[in-house]
Amino acid sequence: SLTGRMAATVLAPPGELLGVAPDEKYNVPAGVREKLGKDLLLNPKHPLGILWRTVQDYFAEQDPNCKFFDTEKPVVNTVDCFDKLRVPPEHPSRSPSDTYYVNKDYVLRTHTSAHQCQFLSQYPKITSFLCAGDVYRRDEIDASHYPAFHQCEGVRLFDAEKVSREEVLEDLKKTLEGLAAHLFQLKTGEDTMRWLDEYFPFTEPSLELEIFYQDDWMEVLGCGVIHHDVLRNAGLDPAKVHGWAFGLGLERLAMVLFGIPDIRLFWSEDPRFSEQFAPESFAEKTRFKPFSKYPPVLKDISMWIPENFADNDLFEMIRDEGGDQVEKVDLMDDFTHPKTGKRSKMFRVTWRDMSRTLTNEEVNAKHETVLELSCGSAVATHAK
Ligand code: FA5
Ligand code: MG
Repeated sequence: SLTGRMAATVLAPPGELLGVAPDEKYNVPAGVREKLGKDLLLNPKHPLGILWRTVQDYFAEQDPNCKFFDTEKPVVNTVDCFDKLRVPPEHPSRSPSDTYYVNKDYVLRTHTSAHQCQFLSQYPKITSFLCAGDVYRRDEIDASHYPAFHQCEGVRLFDAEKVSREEVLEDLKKTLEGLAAHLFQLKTGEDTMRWLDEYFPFTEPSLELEIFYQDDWMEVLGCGVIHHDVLRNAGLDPAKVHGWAFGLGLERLAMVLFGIPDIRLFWSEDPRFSEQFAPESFAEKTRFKPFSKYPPVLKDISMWIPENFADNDLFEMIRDEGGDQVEKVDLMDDFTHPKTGKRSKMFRVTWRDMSRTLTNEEVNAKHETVLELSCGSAVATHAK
């Protein structure tokens, strides 16, 4: 099958990953594995490090008891990442088509929520904390999605006898609106920021916040009032304490803050990127100056969809072959044959290098490899 073949060709031979031994469930491609340990958040000159510092300063000012964590390892067990958060065993977010597994019990954390119960039970006196780190997901490809990105988790607890759930929710919204105002001078009710209802198994009610950026609404965070079962899983008594939690995407906020147009830039080692930022960049309102734009090369892929095929399988194959030269993959056509029921899809891959013009010949070579890897189920067509 497409997936089986991929596993054989794309994946590096596994060695231990941060002390955890792989088994046959291992599905971390080399391109993702090499992101482990880059510690972008701990670099005070990197836009993500600058943003993380700024978020910490804001919370320290609001809440002197707030504790900060940013050195937890990204390999976590499925109990912390999913079970303690009420994510059911069959939930799609824990399937290997969405999540990187090291072995059947350990994953690359898919969100920083994996540390919620851990910190609450490890520090019984704690009332609020932020925890930031690198997280990993098999996901779609465009300017605001990347398989490795960074989240910041926030948790605050309240005395359940003194503060109602409604007041907890109000405090949550006020805190996050305050953060947005501090970072961007944005206010709700204007055309730049809006709240939407969401669902997470670990919060009730749940909300998400979107910011208008580059002509579109971009989701920047999810949040809500912590579910009773999650508090119990952390060793707390829901009759005595309750609280809120949020998880925000640091790249998305940094893109808005510094005017960074594409998520791939955060991993760039090109000095034309890194030398634009310094610890003072937040105070000085630094805006990213794009280096000259190089033209894209477009390639289309048409394929009959094999059984058990997930779009993410193809995306990862493309990302693995093309690395950061792949800017986006758009679904152009989705067709089901009326008689045979066979389904075909057409994807358009936009190739663009950040620092030079790609030639049609070099892109063709990579495109051919993707077509080969997909085991003959895909054929090239020409982008118009
Ligand atoms: C979560 O990950 C929840 N754990 C958030 C949460 C925490 C909810 C605590 C309630 C309580 P979600 O999957 O929506 O939610 O991701 C949160 C944010 O991460 C998104 O809003 C977005 O900003 C960012 N994000 C998600 N996927 C990607 C990606 N592939 N690339 C870059 N950023 C991403
Ligand atoms: Mg979301």
